[in-house]
Amino acid sequence: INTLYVMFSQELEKAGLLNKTKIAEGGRKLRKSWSPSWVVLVGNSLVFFKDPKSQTPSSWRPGNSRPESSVDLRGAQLHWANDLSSKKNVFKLRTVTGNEFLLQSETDSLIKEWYKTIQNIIPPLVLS
Ligand code: I3S
Repeated sequence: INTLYVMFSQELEKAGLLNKTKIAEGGRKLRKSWSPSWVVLVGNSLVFFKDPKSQTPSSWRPGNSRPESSVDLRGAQLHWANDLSSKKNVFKLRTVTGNEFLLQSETDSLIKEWYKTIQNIIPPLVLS
């Protein structure tokens, strides 16, 4: 419900196919498992969808599929991380809760665009 609310109420900034693996959960290291994922940047969140075959950019609509997971970008850190993989064009996203993701694309221009867009959108963490 939160995710759907976010998707209907916030502006869609960017969407596309990237390779993704989660490498840490709450600061605890996880075993890498790369898979293609539709990544949607909307409001303060990065939302991941499975099954790229049924998720082409033109058919993607907020209501017609369930997100696999989503990441709250508030206070998140973004770094190029080519040292963490043998793949090229890899960056690491770390959330304030200690979840870490690697995102990758074979296309240089595409990954640079994603990096720039996420970097510019990460809102400062406001402690209440
Ligand atoms: O950092 P690692 O451990 O070398 O990452 C590789 C492994 O996770 C490997 O899986 P298995 O060890 O479970 O077979 C993946 O298939 C590789 O893709 C990982 O390395 P890259 O360099 O692709 O991130």
